[in-house]
Amino acid sequence: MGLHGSKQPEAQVLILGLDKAGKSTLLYKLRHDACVSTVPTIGFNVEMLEARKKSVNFILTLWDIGGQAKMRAHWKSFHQDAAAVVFVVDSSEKERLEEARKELENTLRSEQLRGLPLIILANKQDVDGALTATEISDTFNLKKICSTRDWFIQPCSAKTGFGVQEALKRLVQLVKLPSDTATVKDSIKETVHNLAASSRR
Ligand SMILES: Nc1nc2c(ncn2[C@@H]2O[C@H](COP(=O)(O)OP(=O)(O)O)[C@@H](O)[C@H]2O)c(=O)[nH]1
Ligand SMILES: [Mg+2]
Repeated sequence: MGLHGSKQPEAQVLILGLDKAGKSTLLYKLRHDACVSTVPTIGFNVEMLEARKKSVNFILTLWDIGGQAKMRAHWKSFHQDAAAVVFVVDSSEKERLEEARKELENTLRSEQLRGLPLIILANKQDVDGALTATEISDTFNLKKICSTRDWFIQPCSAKTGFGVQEALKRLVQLVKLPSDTATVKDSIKETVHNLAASSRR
């Protein structure tokens, strides 16, 4: 179901990260820039944005399910329908970088998130001395731990809005729509058909 009861395809996106990384601020920022509907819910925030990819309009539903330790146990139940993951990192808090790295590794181990695209947000770039996206990428060893999925690391500030629209653009590029899967299946079918045809020649 899409917005206004329409049948637009919908892609569910999980916004994950430690508490205070900036997840809610990011959602708030997106709402003021482009949001068309808000569903405030206890325990988590949801934003629905209208997006467009390969001339298909779809609804991007962003779930901020809370990073507090007590909410982390619930992350799993949100994983099932996810089409992409956004992992927000506080680039200014070096003391918690290792904790964030472990959390990301844990998240990526989830069977339900296997192969899903990942956008890492190197948030709080407006803070003096914040680690750069490259530094975070190296510390997290992203090239290695994301070798089986599409990923992108975006420097941003949910507070000032710097990099937020770019992050959204990357997300739309990488997110898997239900129709994408169909297209892949169709193109496999077509390849098989062509191979079969050429082998008969
Ligand atoms: N300087 C700065 N502060 C931020 C930024 N994003 C979030 N914050 C602040 O960090 C704190 C935690 O943000 P919040 O969105 O509640 O984090 P959450 O727990 O991940 O949802 C709040 O005080 C925000 O104002 C940012 O990009 N820059
Ligand atoms: Mg929050």
